[in-house]
Amino acid sequence: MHTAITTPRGIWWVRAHKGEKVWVTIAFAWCMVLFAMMPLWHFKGGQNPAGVRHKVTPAAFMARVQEFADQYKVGEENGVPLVAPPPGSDIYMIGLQWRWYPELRLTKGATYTLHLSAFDVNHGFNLYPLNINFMVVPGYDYGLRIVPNQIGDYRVVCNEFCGIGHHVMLGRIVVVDGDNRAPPAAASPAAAAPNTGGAP
Ligand SMILES: [Cu+2]
Repeated sequence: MHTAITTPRGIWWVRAHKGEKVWVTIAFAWCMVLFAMMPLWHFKGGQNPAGVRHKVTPAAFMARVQEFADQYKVGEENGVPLVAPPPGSDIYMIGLQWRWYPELRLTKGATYTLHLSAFDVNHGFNLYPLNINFMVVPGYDYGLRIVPNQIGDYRVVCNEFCGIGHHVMLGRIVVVDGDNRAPPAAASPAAAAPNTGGAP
């Protein structure tokens, strides 16, 4: 019969086989490598945001965003200002439940410092359809050096679940060639002409 105090029958006291020792040693050595990589990645890994980071209260950041939006506003869409900041400047966008604010119109090839933050909860900045991602956390101002290199009309999607309105949280960044403060060119007559191509 087996109890906890009598020695079970078996060969568990036999010394480990050489192969087992080798594998345990390899596994232990690999654990040590991964353990060392954790702090190394923290300091050297490419996942750390480039550019400046500093703490800011959400209210102070929001005030700065509003000041920026008022200063360079060139239009408005559904109550959200469209802002065209000068090339080389510091530009701002904040994620809040549930919108990205404000909309930006930038010049292709110009350098900007894009300050991103969140007002209430974590949000995920995702530039669609380019798939550029950056998580924004309330209380931190991330100044990202950016150079828009393709013209286009992009959407900013939130890819961090942030509540009941998460799926409608959309922003907009437009990249134009040349002066971003100039009004968008009117559609050319050719483009505006009705399609007479003979389609049924
Ligand atoms: Cu969200």
